[in-house]
Amino acid sequence: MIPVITTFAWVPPFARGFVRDIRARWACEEVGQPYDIALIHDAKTPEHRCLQPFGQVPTYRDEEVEIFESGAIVLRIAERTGQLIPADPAARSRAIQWLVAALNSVEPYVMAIAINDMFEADRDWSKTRHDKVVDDLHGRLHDLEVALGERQWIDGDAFTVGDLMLISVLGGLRGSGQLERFPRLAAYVERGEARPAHRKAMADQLALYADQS
Ligand SMILES: N[C@@H](CCC(=O)N[C@@H](CS)C(=O)NCC(=O)O)C(=O)O
Repeated sequence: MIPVITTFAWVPPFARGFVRDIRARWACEEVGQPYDIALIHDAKTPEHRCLQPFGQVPTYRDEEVEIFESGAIVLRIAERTGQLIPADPAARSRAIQWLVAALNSVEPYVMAIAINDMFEADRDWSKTRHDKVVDDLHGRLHDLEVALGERQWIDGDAFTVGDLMLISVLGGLRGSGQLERFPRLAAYVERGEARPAHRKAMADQLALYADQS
């Protein structure tokens, strides 16, 4: 069957291009896997919570599995097709390690600045907390930039699920001005987002919301 990815039927303008179904779309485009999109109007319904207990998107279904969490979904797409994930066991583990690091060791810092400066900007602690949140983010980005070194992709010459997830997470800083301080990381994100599969996935997500206010 053609896999089905769920995403929101509508999101506010600031969220367009950032909804995490982009990760599943991008992985599908990379491996040449056609997919369908199922639109969710309300993710907090009991029906949707059966698929995603936290009432979020994306979810993913194919002939064998029905799962949530963008990391698990990208991994499933890679493993189902044998692409984006090396066959060599050690390289495979390293690719998974970077996918998990993106979600567990980098994304919290990216989200912290979005929460502080955008979602919770009207709280009285937001302004005083800003510098600390930015310092923490910079520390993490510095370490990641050192780990990337001069390599094209995070583990060498092959683009893997680890790169897809790191670049997608770092893409969350788009428009914040934070990534520009880390030129090798910024170039890494630019390289990843220039891939035809990413361009297609992003264009398709943006097209979904193009006619909406
Ligand atoms: N860890 C989850 C996070 C999913 C997530 O935060 N989804 C957002 C859209 S990008 C969402 O559904 N937000 C609505 C909400 O949390 O109520 C994943 O990576 O799939």
